[in-house]
Amino acid sequence: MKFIDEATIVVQSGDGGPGCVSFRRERFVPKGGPDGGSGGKGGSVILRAAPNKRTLYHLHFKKEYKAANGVPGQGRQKSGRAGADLVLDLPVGTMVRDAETGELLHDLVTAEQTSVVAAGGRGGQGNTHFKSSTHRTPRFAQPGEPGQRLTLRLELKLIADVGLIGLPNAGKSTLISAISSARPKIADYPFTTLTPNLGVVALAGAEPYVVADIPGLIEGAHTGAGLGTRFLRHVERTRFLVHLIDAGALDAGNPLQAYTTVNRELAGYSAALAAKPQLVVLNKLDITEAEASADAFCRALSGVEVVRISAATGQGVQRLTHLLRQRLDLLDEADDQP
Ligand SMILES: Nc1nc2c(ncn2[C@@H]2O[C@H](COP(=O)(O)OP(=O)(O)OP(=O)(O)O)[C@@H](O)[C@H]2O)c(=O)[nH]1
Ligand SMILES: [Mg+2]
Repeated sequence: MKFIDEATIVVQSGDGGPGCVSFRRERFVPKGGPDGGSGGKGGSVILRAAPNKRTLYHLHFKKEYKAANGVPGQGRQKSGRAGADLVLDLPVGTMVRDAETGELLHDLVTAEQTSVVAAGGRGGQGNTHFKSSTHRTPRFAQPGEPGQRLTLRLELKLIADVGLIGLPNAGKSTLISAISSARPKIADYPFTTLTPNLGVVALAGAEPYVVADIPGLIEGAHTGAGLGTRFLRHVERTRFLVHLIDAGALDAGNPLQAYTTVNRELAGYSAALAAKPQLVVLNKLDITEAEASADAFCRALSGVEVVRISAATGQGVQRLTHLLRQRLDLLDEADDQP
């Protein structure tokens, strides 16, 4: 079971620019004094807890992050420009360790929190700085201070964005296997899944999100039947629920019964969870009878948005992953409104 998202990266802050050795040259001034400017400071590597990042996925494509060097000082007392900082966005909840010592360097716990993980080197002072009454022509300047290079081990405890709920055998584990690299056990008996599984759904050109597959709920779960509702706490902090229903199951109750049973158990567990937005997804549409039973379900619950898929054949699954991303984006936008 993988609840941790990990990445190892190398960060390097910029070197300070060297100070300059230079002397004033003007007509009629035979011995102009020193006028070498100082080098600019190197850029720092700054970590930022970005609320729109949910996983460390974006770091898997690039391993090295380097801030710019400071610009060398110049004659006529011109200081070099400072190197630009490099700001690296990480999800809230990322723990940052020194990969060599294991020491915890930063813990990004609140949104927008920033911390400097590698400070830029100081710029060297130009020779102007070293002039004194006894030393009028210093022919030296300070070199810039080198930047720091660090290997970081990043760890994020995944928090699911989307919770998968439903009766046992609805196909929750099959669905998470189809949309993420999670590989929970799948079998045609109830309570195959005994502990929650998290999967990261990676879409081309979009921010990945995390889905949680939890053990199935049955009638009486909130009073302890089956595995009870104790795993529901794993979906309490998700932003919405996918209510997965087996549209091919005619024996274990029709889809409508499944829908009401699960919702009743949710409400029995917590009002907050029952009020969480749900997307109803009818599964196993590859089974012959499923289409007709899905139609009946939609007639009975007109006004409820229903998505039809087959987790086994993949029919409608890609569309669902994009739909979930869109919903999360809408919720993000709603959060951003004052
Ligand atoms: N025909 C068909 N069978 C499916 C589909 N999705 C899942 N199944 C089958 O349904 C059975 C249950 O699937 P699981 O993914 O284990 O169901 P679950 O909801 O995780 O079940 P629990 O872990 O017991 O709560 C397995 O035999 C799957 O192969 C589908 O789209 N079509
Ligand atoms: Mg399962």
